[in-house]
Amino acid sequence: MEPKKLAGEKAVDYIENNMVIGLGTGSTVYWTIRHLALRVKAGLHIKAIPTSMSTARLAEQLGIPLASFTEIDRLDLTIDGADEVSPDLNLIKGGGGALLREKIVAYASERLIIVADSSKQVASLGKFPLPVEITPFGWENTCKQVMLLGCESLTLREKDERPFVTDNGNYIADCKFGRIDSPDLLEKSLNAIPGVVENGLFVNMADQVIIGTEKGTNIVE
Ligand code: ABF
Repeated sequence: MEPKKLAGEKAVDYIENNMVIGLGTGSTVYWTIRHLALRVKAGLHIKAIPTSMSTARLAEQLGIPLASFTEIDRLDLTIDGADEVSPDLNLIKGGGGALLREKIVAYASERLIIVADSSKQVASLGKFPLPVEITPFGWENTCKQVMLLGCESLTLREKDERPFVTDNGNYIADCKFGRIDSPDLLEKSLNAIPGVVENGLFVNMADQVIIGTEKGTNIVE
């Protein structure tokens, strides 16, 4: 069986009737969304806030009722993917370019469950380049400021030979910091730079990680 599918589907076990659910973005949470849609068809009553336009489209196609922060203050549970998971459950996210909405939704949630395969588990964060969402205005200067924090190299993410633009109209800089020993400090230092909107370090946010394997799933808390 496909480890990502096992992890994604397992997360649906934690969804109860009348919950407000944050739906993440990516190829693992895709399976969560597919499985959740079957439960909704069978009568499960939930509302969902998507973390990207692509997730919104998928959820809508599958008949999952969507909500927004116009009517919702707090969510019961967000289920999302990750690019790296450290032993203390700190994360690097944003490989899919959805980190800002993912962090907003996760921050408004009582619980955050991460679904991943074992390739995402790392001894320490930093092998995966850290995505940083930055405004198009002054992006060149913002990147220089990010480099001063010890970034070894930085790439402005592109799509079809133009800067990749997030759902929020911003750019993404993929930043190689090497091993990140103090993700809490780096997260705060990055967000103190005026042109930085948000970054992909999710520190002390995940409550539980469901790791998919060839044989089943392992829960890390
Ligand atoms: C999303 O899930 C992104 O933050 C992350 O890049 C992506 C990666 O997960 P997957 O391997 O499941 O696509 O939350």
